[in-house]
Amino acid sequence: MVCTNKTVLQWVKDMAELTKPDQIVWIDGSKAEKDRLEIEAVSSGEMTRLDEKKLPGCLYHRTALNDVARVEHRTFICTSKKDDAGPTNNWMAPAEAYAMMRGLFDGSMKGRTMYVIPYLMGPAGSPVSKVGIELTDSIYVVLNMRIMTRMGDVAMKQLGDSPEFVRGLHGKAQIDEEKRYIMHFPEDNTIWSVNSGYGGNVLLGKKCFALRIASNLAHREGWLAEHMLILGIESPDGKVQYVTGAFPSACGKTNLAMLIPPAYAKGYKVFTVGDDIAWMRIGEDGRLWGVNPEAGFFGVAPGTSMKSNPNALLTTKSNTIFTNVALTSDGDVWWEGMGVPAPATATDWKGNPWTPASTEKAANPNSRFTAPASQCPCISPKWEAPEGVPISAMLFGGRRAKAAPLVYQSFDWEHGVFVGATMASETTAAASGAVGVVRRDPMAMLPFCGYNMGDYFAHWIAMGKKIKNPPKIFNVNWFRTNEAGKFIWPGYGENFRVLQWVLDRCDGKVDAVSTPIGYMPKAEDIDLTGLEGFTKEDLEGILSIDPAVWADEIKGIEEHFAKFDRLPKEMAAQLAALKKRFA
Ligand code: O2Y
Ligand code: MN
Repeated sequence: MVCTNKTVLQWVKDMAELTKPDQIVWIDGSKAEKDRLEIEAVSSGEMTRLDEKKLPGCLYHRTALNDVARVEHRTFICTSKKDDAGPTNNWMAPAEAYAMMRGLFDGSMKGRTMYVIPYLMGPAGSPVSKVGIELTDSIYVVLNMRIMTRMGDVAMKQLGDSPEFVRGLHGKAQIDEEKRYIMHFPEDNTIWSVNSGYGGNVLLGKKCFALRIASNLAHREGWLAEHMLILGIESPDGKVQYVTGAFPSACGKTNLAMLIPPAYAKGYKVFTVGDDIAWMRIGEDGRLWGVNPEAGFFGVAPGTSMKSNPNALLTTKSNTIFTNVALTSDGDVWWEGMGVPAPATATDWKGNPWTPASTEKAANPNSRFTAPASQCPCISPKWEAPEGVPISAMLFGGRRAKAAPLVYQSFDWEHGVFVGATMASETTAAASGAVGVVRRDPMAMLPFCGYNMGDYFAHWIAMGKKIKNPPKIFNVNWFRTNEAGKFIWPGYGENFRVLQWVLDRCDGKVDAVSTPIGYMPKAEDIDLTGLEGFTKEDLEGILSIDPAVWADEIKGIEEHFAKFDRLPKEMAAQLAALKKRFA
């Protein structure tokens, strides 16, 4: 398709004048184009083709050693007023940021190709979908965006002559970590990212657009852009209900999105709509309807096995890009926690020879697979429905050794916003040196909210007033530990038992105990059928709340709230009410 959109043509011309590529290639999203790009990426050594029998259509890529994760300390929200970015975001004035970035981009694509990637966030033809265009000098980005978004002519067609698209500029430059910046300009719907070639820093449709820019759009336009999975649960009578979940990283979000119900739950099925991001609007029926704006999964490889998440592993068996995992001599991939024996020899994520005796990890702990959602064995038949799916319940959660019980329900929407605004997770050994440090991450959006978080809480409260039939809000915690520090709840597929209680609450089928923190299940209302080695007493233990622990929790929430400059009065009132209930 030849681009006739004057705004797009002018902007591409301006960006090319700045970055000075040798050539410009317009991406159409066709199979022939994919084949061409793959041949080019393989012949330049940027990517490696994996064994066609074992992993048909799959490619392998290693990033620079200094470029293996998102860089929050180099991610900025550039608004005219600093307060609009808020105290939890890095801020730079737009004029200063553009000037600095122009300096870094100037001539950075000399000798390289600029690819123009039109893409859609959201299902094709959906009124809630939005168009972005990413300009990049990385074939790896093009091939990843092809999986993660609906890319090419489909997006240009939806854009038509409109000037309304999110303008993304990405350049690898020198992959210099001292000059790496991920800049968001919400007032211009613009994202500029430089000096990285990795994941969330460069696949601009994902965190940059679908969360940071989209959260601004959602605030202005009256909807919600959230860091949430969406799953559907079909009961034996064929009724399907949808649940979202927001969890900080390392809490098993992708695993929950692809959960397999335990054997006792005959006739139940769980479907994945999305594993990371949900865009939600109020439907004509007064309910909240959600779509997954993405088309693929950018999942963490280590720990993904046929035991922990068979659906994720099966999704990656073809047409997948593997980044920073280990490569075997026969063109296969391997990572720690894959559940199969380590290869006798391999090449590690740094490109060095590796054997099981090596002291270094074979795969980077943040190594990834980029896999098409359509290949997921449990993908929901509704995952591309233009209107989305109606949401019955929302889960918030984190890793809490002692504080949070297995599950509780908020008293109402506003209390649910408080539960989300105060959610926390304790650090694990894998995440940092310090174990058990409580990190508060409101709605798992701290790194992804593109505006002042106090205004974000106020937006949630305002949305609650507009939704006639709002989803019920719950907090879950799969990670309570015993005296020996061992997890008590078995987790994984067994979490279905909690989801069943959640849906029973939504359907008014089961009553609950009112406690100072919310409504909690009676132990007999969580089905333990077939759960070997886990007793009703164990369940009662993880459904208990300790007032001494909650006294500390309240102090923690006070400190947390003190960090916000625009905390809505409703949140302070919720905290006061919590204290009173404990008193
Ligand atoms: O490290 C990165 O660039 C990826 S981070 C990521 C990827 C997929 C889904 N969620 C996340 C996240 O950090 O929340
Ligand atoms: Mn995420």
